[in-house]
Amino acid sequence: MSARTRPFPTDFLFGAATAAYQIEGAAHEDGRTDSIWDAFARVPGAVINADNGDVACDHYHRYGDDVALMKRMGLQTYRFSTSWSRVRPDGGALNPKGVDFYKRLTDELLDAGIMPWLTLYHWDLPQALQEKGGWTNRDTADLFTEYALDMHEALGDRVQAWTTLNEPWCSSFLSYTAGIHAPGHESVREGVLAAHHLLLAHGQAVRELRARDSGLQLGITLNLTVADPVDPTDPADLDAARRIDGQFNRWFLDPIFRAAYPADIVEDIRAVDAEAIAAFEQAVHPGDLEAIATPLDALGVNYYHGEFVGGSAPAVPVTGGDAPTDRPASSPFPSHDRIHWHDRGLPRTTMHWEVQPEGLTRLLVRVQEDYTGAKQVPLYVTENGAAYDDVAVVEDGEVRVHDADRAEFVRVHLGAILDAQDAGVDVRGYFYWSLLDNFEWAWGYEKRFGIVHVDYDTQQRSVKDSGREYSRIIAERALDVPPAG
Ligand code: GBH
Repeated sequence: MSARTRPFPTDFLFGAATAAYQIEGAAHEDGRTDSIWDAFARVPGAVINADNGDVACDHYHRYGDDVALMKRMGLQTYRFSTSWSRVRPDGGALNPKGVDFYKRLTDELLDAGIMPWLTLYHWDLPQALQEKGGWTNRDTADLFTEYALDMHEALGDRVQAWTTLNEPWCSSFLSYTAGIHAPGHESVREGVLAAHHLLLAHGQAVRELRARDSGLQLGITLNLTVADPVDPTDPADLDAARRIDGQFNRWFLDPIFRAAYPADIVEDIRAVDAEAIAAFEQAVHPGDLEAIATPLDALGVNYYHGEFVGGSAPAVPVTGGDAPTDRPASSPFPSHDRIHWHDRGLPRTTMHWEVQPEGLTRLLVRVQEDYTGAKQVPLYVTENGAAYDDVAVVEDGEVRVHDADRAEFVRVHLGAILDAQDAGVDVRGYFYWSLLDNFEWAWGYEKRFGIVHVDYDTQQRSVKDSGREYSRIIAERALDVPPAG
């Protein structure tokens, strides 16, 4: 009797994801200039252990080997980002050497039969533009559009899947309001302005790219979550969950799919910072929302964990979040009064994020029901992954990481995607975050998310057990169903 398996649809894409600043290194090579992350990493206390991306995984020099590794692992697609300050140093004129790196990388991928999935912005704004206000300055949106068109000019003949932004919530509220990410500002006003200009940049770029080339797959990737109230009958708990959903999810989904900002959240923020909302309302020009709502071909969903919140403080405070413990930071949520995180007893990763695969199913169902379904926009899970305390051991001369926890994390989230498909959701791919251990932003190299282990002294790559398990699933295009009982 053969074990039961759950197959994936034949066109379902399996991949892995990375981002430029987190893996490339070569920070000062071939004309690249500083991004806001190079500058932020020099601020004392901003990044744990004073780590930075100067070398990272040295992928800039090792991309050939890395692509060969992806091929051996059986990946069908690879999601990477391009570095704006490599391609247009200081945000200005094109740097042919910088562009050439991405040409070589995509050619290598195509030769290996791996579909390139290109993200134009994964948080690394040229520092020269930050000095002019960064994303709080409307001009940045226009410069982003120029950069997008440059990239299309260079790579439009070989890259079909284009993503404008990765997680604009992080590039706005985590960066300009919480101060946890570059540029490290703590202002509600800057957060709402940045979010609007990021969305505008996205919409303008999609519009212009579409006008140039109707054959592209254009999309955006959002970090989305499910916010569950501790007690669904308690109005204060429900209100906390509403505000988390509104600030993480609806603040971005509503303008993109409905050409409007969520009125309840606008009023919540006005109540805590009227000046910020006044500036925001002035920043939203006639026509902006129409641009932001330009139709898309794909929505990328990054899902890591759920949110379990209430209106009253838990007896034991829950640790977690994106801030390394030794640096005080503001809340990324402008309206955070009486939002408290509770613990529902789920297992947690070393980021202290709860492992809640069932939340991914509900999230995908909800996003399709409320947003993408009517427009027939397919979903892709463009990131999902976990940091664990890996132990590298040498066995028979080979470096091994027996990360059973991460392998299980991958299996249960792939299962959650199959559950969403069973519920009728059009979800067409999965990218594990991340291919490689890498520079985990404010956490430096302390947190490892890879299915491939990186030895930062030797730059040696070793596929972890989770990577082997993922390869096996990709080869079988199915999940084993655990025996009942
Ligand atoms: C991704 O973001 C990034 O795209 C990637 O670059 C990064 O390496 C990877 O995750 C791993 O961190 O404010 O306490 O509610 C993940 C972003 C993480 C955003 C958790 C929301 C909520 C923490 N998300 N976060 S809290």
